[in-house]
Amino acid sequence: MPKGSDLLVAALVNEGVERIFGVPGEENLDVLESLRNSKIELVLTRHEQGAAFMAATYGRLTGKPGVCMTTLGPGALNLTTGAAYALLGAMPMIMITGQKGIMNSRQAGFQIVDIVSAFKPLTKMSRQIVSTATIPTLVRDAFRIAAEERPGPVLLELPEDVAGEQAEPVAMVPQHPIEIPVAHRASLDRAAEMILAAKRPLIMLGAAASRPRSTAGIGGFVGRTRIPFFNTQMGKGTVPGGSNLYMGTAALSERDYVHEAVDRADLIIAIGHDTVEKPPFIMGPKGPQVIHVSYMPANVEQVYFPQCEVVGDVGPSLDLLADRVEGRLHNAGALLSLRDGILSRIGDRNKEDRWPATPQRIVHDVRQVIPEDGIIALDNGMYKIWFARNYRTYVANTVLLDNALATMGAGLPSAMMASILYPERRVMAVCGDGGFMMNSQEMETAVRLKLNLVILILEDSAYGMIRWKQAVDNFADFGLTFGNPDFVKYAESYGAKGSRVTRCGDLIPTLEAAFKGGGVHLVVAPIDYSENKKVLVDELRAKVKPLEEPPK
Ligand SMILES: Cc1ncc(C[n+]2csc(CCOP(=O)(O)OP(=O)(O)O)c2C)c(N)n1
Ligand SMILES: [Mg+2]
Repeated sequence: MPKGSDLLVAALVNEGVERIFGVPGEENLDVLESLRNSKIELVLTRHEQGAAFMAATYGRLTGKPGVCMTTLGPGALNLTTGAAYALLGAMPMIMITGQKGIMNSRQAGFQIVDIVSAFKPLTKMSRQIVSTATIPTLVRDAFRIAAEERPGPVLLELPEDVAGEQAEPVAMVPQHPIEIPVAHRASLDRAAEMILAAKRPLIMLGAAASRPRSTAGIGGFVGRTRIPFFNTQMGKGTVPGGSNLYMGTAALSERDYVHEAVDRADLIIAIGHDTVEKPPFIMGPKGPQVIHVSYMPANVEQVYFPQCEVVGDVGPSLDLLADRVEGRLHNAGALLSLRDGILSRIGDRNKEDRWPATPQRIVHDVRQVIPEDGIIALDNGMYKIWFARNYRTYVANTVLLDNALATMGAGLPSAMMASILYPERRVMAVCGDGGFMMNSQEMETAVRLKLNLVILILEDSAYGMIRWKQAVDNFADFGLTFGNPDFVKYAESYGAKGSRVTRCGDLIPTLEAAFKGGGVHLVVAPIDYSENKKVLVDELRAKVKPLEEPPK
């Protein structure tokens, strides 16, 4: 007779689960034993947060829920940041947590936290499994809910007595394909009319444009309409192959060079925009009209209130929209004349030989060693703005960054997940010295899994992004600097390799050698953040003036 844990694992196999990330506790021992007898791989991590970031990134990259597992109380609570990361970032994920037995109470209140309630605001669904008979249906439901639009995390709590209980065999619920409906004809007609009437149209690609299912249709739409596009930070790369219609990435909300085009547009076709992202532009009473094209209706926000919505499966809906306007657009390229000016100023001084290297130079050099399909996974810090703004992309999901929860500590685990999924591609984590240290213990996991991974640490001995904001807001320089371990020795102590860059021209050869050498290789490079205020504040304020009135 199967146990509850056997049914759980059989239900996970039924969902096609290949691995589970986590840190088990004694309440998971039945599940662990059932996993031992299954074909699912257990990937042990050194902190539950690492497990959750990896599982969420699996969901982000495949569209199928990633699975992580922890014990009750303290272990489960360590999943909270990962849950929020998946919830805000719309990444499908299943969290399985243990709990004391519910049929008796031999340990009184020891380690018991109401995890199901604690995770309610952090998940799409949070449920306790109370009987073995319901395991197949609950697991099927959990996977459906996690994966359907808008994707996100689900928590299932399995008490240890339900896990260990002998159960009647229960049939699994088979999966079946489900198609997402295509947008309504009336909304397509309305959107087409607005696009045909526009004098200066612009496309914006947002976070949901990066869903694995989205990108084919997007490339087709951009190619058929020839309307220039920009993207949000999480919408990078969603026009396959890049394009001479790319106008830039909105890493700031206003007054960056790309906003010269945004401010002049009279219509923005926002594809897949999710307002969890820091606003890529600010809508006002006089600004452009906005058509929202996405899987879900728009959230109305102070800064985003589209006048038209095309809601449905993005790729097929865009095909239908392109059918209505293709060959009839006379103003499609109206804003294209701004492109060279925007892109050349963004790339300004990116070959400068200063030491420590400037962010522009670092972004430029990283791009040289990463092939088009190579993946960089960014942690959160000042350099994220520079990478978002300056790093050109040609393939969707080749810049994994979090512009939703924007948590520190996810860079390394998300890079590890990318490296597991795409062993043939170059994968690099880019971290600040602050964010890296928040989950640096996962280097042991990466070494144990024999991953090929380069970790670039940009060292300023500070929480640089906050220090920048402090300076911009005219506060005194206080409370944001720290010391670092010797990162090279630190890497070596994990059995990884380590290198320090000591001259500007050495970054490219050091990274190149790190990739060629294989294994886990940490490269630390000092960064000169004096450019932050100079370029992102002073220069932009002087050079990019918002328009008083939008052009007629
Ligand atoms: C978990 C978490 N804590 C705090 C913050 C706020 N925060 C955002 S960026 C940042 C500094 C990042 O420092 P570092 O990783 O060294 O990158 P740098 O900006 O110095 O390049 C902080 C503290 C955050 N986003 N996430
Ligand atoms: Mg730093």
